[in-house]
Amino acid sequence: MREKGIKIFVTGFFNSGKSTLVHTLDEKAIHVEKELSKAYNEEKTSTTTGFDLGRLVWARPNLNYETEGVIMSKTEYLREKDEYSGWHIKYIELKGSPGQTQFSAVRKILAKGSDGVIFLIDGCDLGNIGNGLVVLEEIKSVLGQNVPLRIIANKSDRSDYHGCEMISNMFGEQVFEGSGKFNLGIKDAIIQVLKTIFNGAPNDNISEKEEVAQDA
Ligand SMILES: Nc1nc2c(ncn2[C@@H]2O[C@H](COP(=O)(O)OP(=O)(O)OP(=O)(O)O)[C@@H](O)[C@H]2O)c(=O)[nH]1
Ligand SMILES: [Mg+2]
Repeated sequence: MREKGIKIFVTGFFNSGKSTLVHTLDEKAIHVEKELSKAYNEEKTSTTTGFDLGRLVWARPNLNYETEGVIMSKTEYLREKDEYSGWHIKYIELKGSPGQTQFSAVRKILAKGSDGVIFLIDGCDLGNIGNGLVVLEEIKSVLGQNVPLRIIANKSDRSDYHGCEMISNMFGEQVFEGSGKFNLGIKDAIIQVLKTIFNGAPNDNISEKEEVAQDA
């Protein structure tokens, strides 16, 4: 049986950390990528040519708007399902896009049908802010200006990180701090997007995508 789920799209320009983030949240994520002939910044050895695909679960003890709940990989949830008996469960498909300009058409196709977006900027690379803005407009042209969205200035763990205030000013949108590699600020960003999705559409069929975990 096909599982209904919420679709979160992870996008941003080249090297912003999309694949790393998806892999951090779901170590069993699928990645369609190719090896770079020469490492970029002496560190990055591959680039996404297709997509990243991770599967998560949002588990909440109740449906109060303030309740944050827990985000975990689907694998982890299935392993520890008994602990969440009676909780409200939402399945999440986390889909990462390619970042290079040449994959614009692929990004647009992958974006279609997404319920919300996590948008990454490399917080250590101000030179690519403009390229990030182009990708953001591209995605909004597919999903609408008001798509539930959280923008993360990524790589906050690095000493050359520029900080959210400067990046928010340059980007012209509110940007939040995070590190996909070290799982800082990421689950919170996803929860905020999920809350916007559900708060914005309390009566539509998204609520059908919810299920209550049964006792094992
Ligand atoms: N320090 C640090 N490095 C990161 C973080 N996220 C990603 N990186 C590094 O940044 C580089 C790019 O990461 P990727 O996950 O490949 O970036 P991407 O956005 O998927 O790149 P494309 O698919 O080529 O567009 C890699 O060398 C990662 O190890 C982070 O949060 N902190
Ligand atoms: Mg990638």
